[in-house]
Amino acid sequence: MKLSRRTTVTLLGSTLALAFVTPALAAGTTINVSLWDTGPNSMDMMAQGMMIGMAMPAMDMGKAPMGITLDMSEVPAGEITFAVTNDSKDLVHEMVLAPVSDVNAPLPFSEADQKVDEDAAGHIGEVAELEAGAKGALTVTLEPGTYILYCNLPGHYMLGMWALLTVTA
Ligand SMILES: [Cu+2]
Repeated sequence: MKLSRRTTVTLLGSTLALAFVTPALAAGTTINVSLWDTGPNSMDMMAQGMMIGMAMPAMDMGKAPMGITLDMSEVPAGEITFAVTNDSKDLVHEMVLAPVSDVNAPLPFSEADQKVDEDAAGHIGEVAELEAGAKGALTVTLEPGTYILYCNLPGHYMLGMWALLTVTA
């Protein structure tokens, strides 16, 4: 598993180098994605019932103890690479990509698992379970629309670990 991750990162590096040397052939956009949390106690808010997933009532993202930050929130349609870094010092995180048909509708969520129902939400791809400090990448081709990136480790999504991405025509 570690070997394949390293391979992915190496391939990404090669692609970037090629794009730099021959800009006319450059295709696609790379988004840098940071997975973060506020430290080893960042799960404590779960016991207090924090539920700040997308479109949840009384959503206050300013209080989120963990999250996903993108360096671009709007990109042109086509090939898009998510270069993901788990910036946590303590926790495993991941990035799951799904389409959003309505930003006012909550994602399908299992209270029992404290996880988004990935099949019901529509699963495009993911960078699964990165250890603290680890990196990974996902390259996909996206049509115009709205997408959500979220972490589906138990509890993390409802603690604010999600971000929206707009893909333009
Ligand atoms: Cu997470």
